Amino acid sequence: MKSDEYESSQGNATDSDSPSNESRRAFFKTTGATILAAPAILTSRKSSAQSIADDEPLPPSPPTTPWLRELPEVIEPLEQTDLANDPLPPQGVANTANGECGRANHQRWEHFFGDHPLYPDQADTYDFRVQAIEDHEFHPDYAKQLAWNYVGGDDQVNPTIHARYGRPIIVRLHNELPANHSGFGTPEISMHLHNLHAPSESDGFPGDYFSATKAGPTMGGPGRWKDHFYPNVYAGYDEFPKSAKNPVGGDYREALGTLWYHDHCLDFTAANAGRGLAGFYLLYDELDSGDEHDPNPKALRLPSGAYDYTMAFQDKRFGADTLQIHDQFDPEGTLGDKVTVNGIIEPVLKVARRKYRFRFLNAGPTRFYQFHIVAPNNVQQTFIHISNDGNLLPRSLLNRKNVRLGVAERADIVVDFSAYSLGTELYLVNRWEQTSTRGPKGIKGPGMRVVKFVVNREPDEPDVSQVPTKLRPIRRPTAAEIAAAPVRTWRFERKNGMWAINGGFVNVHSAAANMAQGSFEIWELENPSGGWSHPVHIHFEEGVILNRYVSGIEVPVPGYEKGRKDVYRLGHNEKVRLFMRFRDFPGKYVMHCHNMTHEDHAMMVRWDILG
Ligand SMILES: [Cu+2]
Repeated sequence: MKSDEYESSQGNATDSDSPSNESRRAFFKTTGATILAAPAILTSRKSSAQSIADDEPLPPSPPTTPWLRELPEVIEPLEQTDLANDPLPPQGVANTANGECGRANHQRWEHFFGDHPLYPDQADTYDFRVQAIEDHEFHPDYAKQLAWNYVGGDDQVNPTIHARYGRPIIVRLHNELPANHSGFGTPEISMHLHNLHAPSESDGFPGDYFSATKAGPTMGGPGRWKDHFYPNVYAGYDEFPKSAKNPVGGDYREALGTLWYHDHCLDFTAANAGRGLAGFYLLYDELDSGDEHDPNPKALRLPSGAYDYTMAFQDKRFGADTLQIHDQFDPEGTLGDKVTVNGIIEPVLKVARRKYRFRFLNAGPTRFYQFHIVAPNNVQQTFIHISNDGNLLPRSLLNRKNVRLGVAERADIVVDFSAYSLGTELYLVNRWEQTSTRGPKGIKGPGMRVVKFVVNREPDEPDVSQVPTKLRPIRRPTAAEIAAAPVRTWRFERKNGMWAINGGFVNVHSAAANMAQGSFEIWELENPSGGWSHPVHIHFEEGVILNRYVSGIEVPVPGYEKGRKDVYRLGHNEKVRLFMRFRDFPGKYVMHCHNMTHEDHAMMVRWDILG
């Protein structure tokens, strides 16, 4: 970043330098990197001391002493807040008279709840305050610093929500970020619950951001808060209606398990999620019941409770002053060289001698991971891979030695620590080498150690959990459906220094594709470049991968991609062909690269389901 650019851009800094200024956004999208590069330093109060030429690599983050902090042994789910008895109970129509932003009406409100505001016991209800916290400690060697968090219940930070199929949830989101915020990030928010089969108005559409004074271009008006309605029904709700035999409604083969919520504000997802706005939402049902003691013969009885453990990985960069830096205006962004695990660099997790289910999430913004579990001498250990993108695979994958995660991908694995003696130390390492935000390079050992496990105790009670070979059946499209499906191609490529899909930049006002409700299509996602990788995310509906190609030659679909997916990794010159159904809730949705830097620099399309 050149200081003269910084100086010259300062004169343009006004209130209009905010997401609500559409003309600035249009300008931002159509101009090149040289102009875009300037305001990052302008708006980044923490990194303003740094002046770095564009062609110079960032210096590495300051060193840290590893393994100083412990992760909690148990991650407690968020306690409910009783919203039905609140003076402002949730209702189908936005309560704009009392400060709710101008969201669209909740779809099917009357169907689920009746023609009235929510009654007690009709849904689980949670209250989130989105707040700036000034004393977050990423690492004891670093200064305490600003982070943004979802705060719920009894001051739980980025809490984990436990949800159950057949039980709707309302999450009320209060935007309490400072309107006068400076530095990277923007205090307008839109909360996306990644992969929930949730209606458009609760999906966290990027143009639906809000604060008390500003509203996104697709949001009806500003507000202090917003209710999100999560029906927690299986996809296929219209095709497989609710009945005595199907009490949840929808297709149980479509169950989702490991989901996450994060900020999705248009143009500022990398910055806002990078400030810390991300957390888990775990969805259980009769099979994956979250109870290893479950007497129901259908229950899988996977490790549960304290042994069902979430880990969110984020790549972050820190300046010489140990404060987090992020360049939100550079289309190549800022690659993190420190990996936080649930907000902490190089934490220790003390584990009991028994099976654990780990739910790994690549929470971005940019880095790809290939995780291995190794002994201190770097010998690889084995584990069972049970779930990809939060969905239980048709069959357990045994004796695995690594899992790969593009941004937003999830992997659930089961590690059996009973194979180790007390005092054993193991490490989670990332061996996927990456030196820029463009994508990963080769696999290189020994890799970076990101978590230390210490087997420090016997379990309180015998481990009765299981890992069945057969997990959840999958509905694959029939040959007739594949033959009948229209084919739509989406090309992900670089254009004018920005990132484009089919040659276009994000436009939240108009849909690039319109799907009839209940229809299905084959989508082909192509990355014709040899220089970049794109983890592509499609909102709302999952796909089944039919074929994979590298440089036009078909390659096998790996076993871990044979379930349902919502993120599709496109390496160099790769193409993925997938089968998509468009069901249940009409409205506006998006597809985008989930490298949040690419996403924020226009690699996104809106697509709609027409009701
Ligand atoms: Cu990308």
